[in-house]
Amino acid sequence: MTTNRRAFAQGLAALGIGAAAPALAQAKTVEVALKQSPKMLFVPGVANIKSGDTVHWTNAYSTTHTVTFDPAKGATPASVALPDGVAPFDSGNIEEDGSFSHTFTVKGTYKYVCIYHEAMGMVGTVIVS
Ligand SMILES: [Cu+2]
Repeated sequence: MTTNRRAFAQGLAALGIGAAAPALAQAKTVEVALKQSPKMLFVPGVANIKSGDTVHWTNAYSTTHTVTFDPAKGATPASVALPDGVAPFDSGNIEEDGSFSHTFTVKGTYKYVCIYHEAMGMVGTVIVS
């Protein structure tokens, strides 16, 4: 394997492809849990990601939640925020063992809510840098 790697690296070097390759950012997926105990929460409440990364929300519990990035659906307008030019989006109902993913390609601060539990403090933030 080591020999193959070295040969591969030498091949890349011969093609003029060198140290730049490892610098390419690799998109990743960040997990956020939908919790119902001790209270309704997104955990973590703030997710810091890079442009191109995906956030994956999962609901392991029996309470239905939503992941709503749509100001028109938030009870408090300030609870939902999107960077300029980003269209609103919404998971719809996420039942037990359900999940929702979204890949963020526009930098900025996103604020979202669960429409059922916003008043109980179920609000979250995604910061894309
Ligand atoms: Cu909820």
